[in-house]
Amino acid sequence: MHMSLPPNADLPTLRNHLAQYSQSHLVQFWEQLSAQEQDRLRKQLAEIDFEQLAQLVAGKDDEVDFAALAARSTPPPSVDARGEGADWTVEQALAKGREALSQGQVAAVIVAGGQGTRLGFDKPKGMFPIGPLSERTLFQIFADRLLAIGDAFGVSIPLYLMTSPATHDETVAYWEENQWLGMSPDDVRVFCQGTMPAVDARSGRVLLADKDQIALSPDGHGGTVAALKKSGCLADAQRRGVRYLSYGQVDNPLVYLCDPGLIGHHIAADSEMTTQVVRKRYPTEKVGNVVLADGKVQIIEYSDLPEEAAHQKDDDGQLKLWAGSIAVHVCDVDFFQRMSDQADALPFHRANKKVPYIDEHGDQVSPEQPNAIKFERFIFDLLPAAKNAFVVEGLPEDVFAPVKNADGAPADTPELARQAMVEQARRQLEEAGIEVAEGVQVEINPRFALDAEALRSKLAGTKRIERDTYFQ
Ligand code: UD2
Repeated sequence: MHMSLPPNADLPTLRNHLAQYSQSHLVQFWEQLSAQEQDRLRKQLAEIDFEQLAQLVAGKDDEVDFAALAARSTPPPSVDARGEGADWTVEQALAKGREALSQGQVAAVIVAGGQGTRLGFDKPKGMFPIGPLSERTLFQIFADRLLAIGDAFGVSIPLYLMTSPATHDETVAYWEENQWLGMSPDDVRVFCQGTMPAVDARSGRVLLADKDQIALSPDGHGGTVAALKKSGCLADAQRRGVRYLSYGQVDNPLVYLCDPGLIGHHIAADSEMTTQVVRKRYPTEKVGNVVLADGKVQIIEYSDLPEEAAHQKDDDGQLKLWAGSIAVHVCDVDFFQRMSDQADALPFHRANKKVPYIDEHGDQVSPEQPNAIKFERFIFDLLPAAKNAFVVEGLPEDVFAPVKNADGAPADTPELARQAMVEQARRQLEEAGIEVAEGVQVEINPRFALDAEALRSKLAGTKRIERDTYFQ
């Protein structure tokens, strides 16, 4: 059982508690701290479940044999990009999705707690300007989409936006300073995820970032479930009559948040959690592998999938583990509620990372090699617990252009994401019967037109676009 420290514990109580877990060094500098600093450290200590941490360090959670799991995996129940594989048609799914939207049963969740280190951008990633012509930020792109969908269905769509301690204040300030990006402040709730301490990889001792500061990092996007509950967002969704949460990562401007098709498949499948995938372009692509194993839909993360298993082929010579997770899900609010009541619903994954710390002399150390273990929960680990978990294939050019790496890297860069946005806009215009001259850049704000049909009526009379144009 979790014996936590009281938030106002005195030094003997702290010492006593920490000694039980061989973590006494955490109060080693106590006498050198001001009352305010002591208070900060005390609060951080009270948040840590040292019993759970001791078990994680001992590796008791970590018993999955991924090679064996991959060997007994088969493709998951799914509907493919042509609409095949389900007992219902795409039109039937769309009708269900549209009905749910027009009844105000859908809200959006965006996770934006990551620190974006690979991108080399020192603000929250959602503030990254990605619009190819408009330079709209990722946050603005999502706000525009939600406003457009809300308008189309005559409702306002609530947004639950998850941050972490590293991104929270700047994110809130950005939304406030920019008038909530056109959304109603009542419809945007920014909530902060929890943290986990980093431990020294050899000794299992919790690292100090400073004399009054534990080395804490976000608890993974699996922390969404607990944080939605703790922040009151789940209750807010229930109060509003929301039944389905459309979930996406802030780093992918092509996420079709609140996609009626995806929501409709989710409802038609009577699923508690539905996940969108793309057909992997190559066996070791850095996306989670969605599989069916032991009667359950689950995801084997790319970093856990043994190389040999990644290359397995089916009888037609196609990749057996074809379904790559792009981290776009639809989840029932009731399912999140149920899972949030189970403290251990999600396992922890461990990652070896470089974490700066202070040593026993109080000196700062910036390690050159991974020195620490971080613990994270992944939201997709909810899939095995979901009733009728289901998979929907999307085409990568329509749904997946993540912004992970700085320009110049071979994949997942801002430049490639902008290109994908322009190409998607071009396809939409062409579908609406409008030609776009070679080499011309186009960008469409969904508030201008949500789909080809709306484009056709908005741009009636336009046959050809000759110069770079942002339709806003
Ligand atoms: C993630 C998925 C991978 C694939 C890929 C698609 C995991 C573990 N893997 O890989 O399977 O779907 O995305 O792009 O998710 N975040 C938080 N809080 C956290 C950690 C992450 O909000 O504590 C957010 C972060 O802001 C970002 C997203 O989650 O929007 C993904 O995080 P990542 O970049 O660490 O995941 P990645 O690219 O390794």
